[in-house]
Amino acid sequence: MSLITRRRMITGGVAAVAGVGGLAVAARLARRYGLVPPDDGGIYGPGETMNYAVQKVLTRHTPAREFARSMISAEPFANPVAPPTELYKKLSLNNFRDWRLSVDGLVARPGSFSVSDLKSMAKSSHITETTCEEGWSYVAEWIGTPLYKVLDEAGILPQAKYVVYFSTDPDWWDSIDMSDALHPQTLVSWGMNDGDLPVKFGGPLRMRVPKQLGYKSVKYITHLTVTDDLKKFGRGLGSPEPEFGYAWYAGI
Ligand SMILES: Nc1nc2c(c(=O)[nH]1)N[C@H]1C(S)=C(S)[C@@H](COP(=O)(O)O)O[C@H]1N2
Ligand SMILES: [Mo]
Repeated sequence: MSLITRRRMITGGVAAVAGVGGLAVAARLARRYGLVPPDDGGIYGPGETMNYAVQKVLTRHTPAREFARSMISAEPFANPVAPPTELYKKLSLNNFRDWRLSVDGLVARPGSFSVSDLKSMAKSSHITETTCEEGWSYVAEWIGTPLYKVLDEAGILPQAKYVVYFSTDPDWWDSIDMSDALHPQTLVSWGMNDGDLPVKFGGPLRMRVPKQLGYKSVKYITHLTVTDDLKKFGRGLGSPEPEFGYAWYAGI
């Protein structure tokens, strides 16, 4: 679907949700059904709230498009990343043996997983497209442990609303709501195209969120926290991206 048609559809959807009462009614409905992005009344404004709510109503249970193996890009483009931090260098010794993904926050059993723990826990894969907001994209097979399995292991508490994830690079962290966190295609990824996940694509562990733009798929993740409030993190916007004018919810 082209961007324009998609936008038209979203606007149409907003009108349908809003009905004669306009945006205020739609905003009330969105709030009642938990379809509000964090900070809906603040800088994101009603446009972003409606985009989020309508996309969630229409696509919450749908998968990201999957491709045939023959469509895998011969030369996937890796976005340049910042030079590895000291922490990354330390954790990369001995083939990432000491790399851990810790899980805490609103969970019954906080803990941490090594890359091999994750590999032995569960394996899932999909051939999907990674799309950068700057305009390029590529298709690859992503292999990993579904995030919902990791969350199951930790036991998410009923108040949980978001999962926030952090990497070895303090500038790169992000968050998703529980419907994306529990979505079967959302992976803690450790493999790509039948091999280990290359460093430039985020190895050894990368969050892979195929239902949103590339920037939500943070490379080099080391820590997840489950929360009911994004205001506690960074500048309170759920991600550094909104500070640069990008949406917190980047559904595609
Ligand atoms: N740690 C980290 N994660 C990151 C980035 C980064 O620079 N550092 N770039 C993001 C952006 S903007 C995009 S579009 C995708 C690019 O993924 P690719 O390198 O697999 O193409 O990774 C995202 N994850
Ligand atoms: Mo990007």
